Amino acid sequence: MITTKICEILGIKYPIIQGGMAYVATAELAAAVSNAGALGIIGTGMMNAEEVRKEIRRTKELTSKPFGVNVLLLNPQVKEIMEVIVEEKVKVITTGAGNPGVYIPMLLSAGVKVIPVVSSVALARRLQRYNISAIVGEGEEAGGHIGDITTLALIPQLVDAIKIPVIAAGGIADGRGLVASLALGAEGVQIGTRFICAEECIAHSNYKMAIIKATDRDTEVTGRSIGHPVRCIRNRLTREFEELEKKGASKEEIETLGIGKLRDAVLKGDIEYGSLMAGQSAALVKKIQPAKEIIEEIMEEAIRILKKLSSEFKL
Ligand code: TUI
Repeated sequence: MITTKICEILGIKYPIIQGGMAYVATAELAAAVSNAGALGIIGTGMMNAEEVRKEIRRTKELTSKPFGVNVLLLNPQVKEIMEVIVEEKVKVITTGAGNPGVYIPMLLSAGVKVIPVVSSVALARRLQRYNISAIVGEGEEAGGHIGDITTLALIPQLVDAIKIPVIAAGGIADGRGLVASLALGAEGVQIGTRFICAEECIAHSNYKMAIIKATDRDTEVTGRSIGHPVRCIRNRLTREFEELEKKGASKEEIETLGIGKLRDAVLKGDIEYGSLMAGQSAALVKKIQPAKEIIEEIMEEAIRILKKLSSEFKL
């Protein structure tokens, strides 16, 4: 059994948390992940506060295990969403694409655990001043909105810089990624892309198949020129982004191209012109499986590797 501080803090069996992916991580996925012994997370993306409340209530109907909510700090209703989270007595939140500092005191005093997702040591240091439970360090291998440091370099730097538990994210899809993360000093992993291919995930089957078909170099980062790097599977949309950026288009023009495209990919299955956010680990995802099978496979593989390593070397 691989039990870490994260398991104790969150009341979960396995040191795995699911990425809070907008449109993708609905009540169905979050509940399936939580029921399997990891931490399921609702991705609230651009939902309004009442939609968030509905999704939380739906999740409560599907699981009695702990689950979390991811808050996208780019959402104009962040404040109202935080209030709903307190009212609905959500146990834990993760945050993305910004600094959650101003909301932390109010969440902590209401008993909500806070786990910010960061892509740099500087922000982790700043957030450590609050009484947060852990931090997710997300490397640039991840899908969606990313930073610019690799997971392999970022995690040990975070572990050295802060005293609270670090959860590794970006490029992790199997037991090898979990063991590697533990070796880097992390107390657990956050996995996104592989869970898009969970049976319980509502993402369109075209999106799931695009991930399954992807090979090592099939994702691409667009939006670096406007300070909003986003990793997606390459298609007509990423090529159009690339052209706009090359010819020095304005920030507005580039941002406008992205509007509604994630929704088109996830819900309509538009793999040609939708935003197929996925990490570099897409190439490691081989099939659609129940969330429970994904989690158990990862844990079994991790234990096999740890046993093999400890028997192989004279230490
Ligand atoms: O949040 C994510 N990944 C996401 S959010 C998202 S929704 C979206 N994004 C763009 C277009 C349309 C929809 C898709 N993927 N990951 C967590 C994460 N947060 N990674 C990096 C960061 C981050 C980056 C900068 C956190 C803080 C930060 O700096 C904030 C500051 O003020 O210092």
